[in-house]
Amino acid sequence: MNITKIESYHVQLPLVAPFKTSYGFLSHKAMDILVVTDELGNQGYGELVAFKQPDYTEETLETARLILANHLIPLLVQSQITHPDDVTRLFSVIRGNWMAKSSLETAIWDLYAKRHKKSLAELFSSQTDKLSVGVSIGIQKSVQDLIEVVSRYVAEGYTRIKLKIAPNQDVSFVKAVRSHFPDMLLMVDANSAYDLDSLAIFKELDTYQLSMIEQPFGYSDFLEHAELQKNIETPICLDENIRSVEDVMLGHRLGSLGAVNLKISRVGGVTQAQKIVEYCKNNGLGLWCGGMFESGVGRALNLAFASQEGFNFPGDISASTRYFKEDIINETFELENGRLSVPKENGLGVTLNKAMLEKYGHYHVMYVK
Ligand code: OSB
Ligand code: MG
Repeated sequence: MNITKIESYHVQLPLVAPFKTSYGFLSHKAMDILVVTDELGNQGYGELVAFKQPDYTEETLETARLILANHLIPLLVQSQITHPDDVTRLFSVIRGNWMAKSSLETAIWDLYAKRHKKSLAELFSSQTDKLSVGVSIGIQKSVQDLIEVVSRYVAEGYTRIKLKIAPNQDVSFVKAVRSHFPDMLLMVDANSAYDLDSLAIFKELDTYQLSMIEQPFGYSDFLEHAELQKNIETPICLDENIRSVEDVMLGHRLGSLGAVNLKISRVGGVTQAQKIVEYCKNNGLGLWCGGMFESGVGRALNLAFASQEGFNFPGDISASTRYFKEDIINETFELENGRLSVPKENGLGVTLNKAMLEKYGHYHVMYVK
């Protein structure tokens, strides 16, 4: 394929409710939407999901834009690409910068699918057109507030609840939610807020039938997570630690994890993410699709990707209205009996809403042939 143009929109969408994690408060989600055009006029969309702050990972929107403009785009447009896997190989000379790589690689997947008149779901050997999904709930001011929020999502039909926790906002919250919802699939995500000194907290959390405990310790703490896993029954799920299939293998061999939160963007794109799916499938690991408060572009990709064999637990892929009042695509993702539909049209199966891009975004040309 021949790339003739790369454009981007720098978008910022207000969240319907501010989201608090151990990293801080988020009231808006910024993202860049890349539009890659080929010689036939097809357009592939990719979402750059990095945050403004380098807290969840090292990258920020600004560092990713620099890497795209100065390194990834020049590499891509000089090369002959026939399949999206070629992009991963091409980008392998650049270290890290997974989200920057993923934004462009996923746009090429969309473009490739459209050139071949196939949906991404088809390319990913999708097993279902409806996906059971979960919701990730930020830290609330009080136990009472949390119960109200959880009750609302349960009434909407979500089949799995994930609670964000942080020191002193953990056991009491989990205890209350578990006693209100004895049978709910429930898990927690600490976003690296603890260390091994908090072993007693995790031994207590271990008594609430949680499906898993996500990322209790630091983002390179494989050994510490393994030590914790020896002391608790609840599987540990790693998020921030996992940047590649090698990280999954390391965590698995060391006993640091029983499950993986897989975000395509955090591992450099679809081709890398696929290796993790295969590894988890072959080794009986828990696997589910994480979220980055994506716009509809990233959400469509996550739905298509997570509908393949190997994913065995509801992901953080919620309905459009859980995140934003208005989105930058024309379609909406609505919950029906706790499930979202996997897009069927060619490529990602969503179209950009130009009015919304104008309202919430700024247009940039990154490359013209
Ligand atoms: O740790 O999974 C996380 C959001 C932002 C950054 C990190 C995380 C999250 C979420 C929400 O948990 C995922 C979503 O619903 O998009
Ligand atoms: Mg997480």
